[in-house]
Amino acid sequence: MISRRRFMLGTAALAGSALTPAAIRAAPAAEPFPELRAAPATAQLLPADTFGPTQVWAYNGATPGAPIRVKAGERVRRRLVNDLPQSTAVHWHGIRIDNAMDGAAGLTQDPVQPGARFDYDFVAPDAGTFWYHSHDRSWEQMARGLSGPLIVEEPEPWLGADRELTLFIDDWRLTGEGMIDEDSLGSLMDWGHGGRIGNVVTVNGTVGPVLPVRAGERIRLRLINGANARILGVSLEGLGPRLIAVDGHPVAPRGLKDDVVVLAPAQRADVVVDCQAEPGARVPVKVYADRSWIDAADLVYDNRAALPTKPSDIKPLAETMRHELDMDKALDVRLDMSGGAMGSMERAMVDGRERGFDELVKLRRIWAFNGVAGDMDEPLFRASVGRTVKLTIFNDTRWPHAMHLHGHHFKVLTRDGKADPDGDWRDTVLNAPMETIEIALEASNPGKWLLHCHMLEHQVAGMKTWFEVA
Ligand SMILES: [Cu+2]
Repeated sequence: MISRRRFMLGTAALAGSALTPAAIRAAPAAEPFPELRAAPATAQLLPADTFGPTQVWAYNGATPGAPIRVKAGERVRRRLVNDLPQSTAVHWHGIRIDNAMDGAAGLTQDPVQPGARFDYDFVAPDAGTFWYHSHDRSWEQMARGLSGPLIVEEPEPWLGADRELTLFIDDWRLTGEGMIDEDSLGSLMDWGHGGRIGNVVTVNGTVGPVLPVRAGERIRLRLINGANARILGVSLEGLGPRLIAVDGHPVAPRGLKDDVVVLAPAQRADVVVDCQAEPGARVPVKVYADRSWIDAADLVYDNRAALPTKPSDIKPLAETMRHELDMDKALDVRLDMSGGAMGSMERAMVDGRERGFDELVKLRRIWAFNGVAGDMDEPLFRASVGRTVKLTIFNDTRWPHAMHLHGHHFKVLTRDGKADPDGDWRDTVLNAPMETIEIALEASNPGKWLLHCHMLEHQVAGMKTWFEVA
């Protein structure tokens, strides 16, 4: 493996920074909920000895936003205040949430206009690693920094590690001046290919952070891929990683091929690692980016004597979400993906009318589900509460896609006709080019729910539909 520290993966043209300050509003009366203010801010993403702070959009001045922590079954209350120059909304990704609080602007709520506010108030029923992020123009707002961790703790503390550490991994496309590359926001080239891939990778909002550890420590890492479109490989070589949860959902502890966690955009993994180096050591955590491994963070061992060696077995997390799948009575739903660069899509429906490819390009709708490019008039399916739904998804494109269902978790049944060896429950799944996957869910949560690609440029360009549970 090549180990090299670099933070600029490429250079880009200088773009002017055109962040208009948001409207200043009169002070509100009572503030019943803690505020979550979305607003322009600055963040020292890059090493301070190279560039000054980057102008970003942030929650309460921070990107990623401060971790929100509750215990399973507790309520999350936040007053979103929009001090951005455009509308916004917050999605609480992976939470089996009350539909009205899901934050899917245009489907479950009206977008929150500049200067306006919205009170989010919901129960987080299941322990796990989740996150929150913008769900209005998310391809732009998340590229500018609007996301953060949402950690739901087990009701009874899990004692399988000495401590835990969240690594929120994101990528950014910055100019040669260290600013957000605004000129390429909305690039149709990105939309039709692999999405907006950044040239800088940050961990917890900074390039190459130092993470102090003690020799012998066992740590529960909560890994979150907050990138717009980048599929992350995270190498935990030398740390004996064992996977214990996927998308917040506990799994029987297991090792990882080549000690690498692969995370599609929006995915999370909880991994137990053992800090096995000597006091004083410095060990990189590497991320695979642009065909090479880069040092994304450094574990720096302090000089304290090593803690005693831990037992090799890992205590599993307690089961959280319960699901009943009745495959005999499952509703069969098929979803065929098409479009994108080098694809075979020749026409698709937009606004109830069939359009040829040239027109689709003009409309910036260049991906489709079942021949429909992002129209939201009709749901993909309707199901009653308790019904099992089997979704067969065929990726008839040249690009991988990260399918995400709102409000529900699902089980991966098969990939290209073969039983998925892990059969994990999850809320986001990576679907390889030309691959067919079968997933199953229990339609358990009433409401209208989005189903979309979490490569945000694909989502806006047509890879979006919804389903209704009644
Ligand atoms: Cu996609």
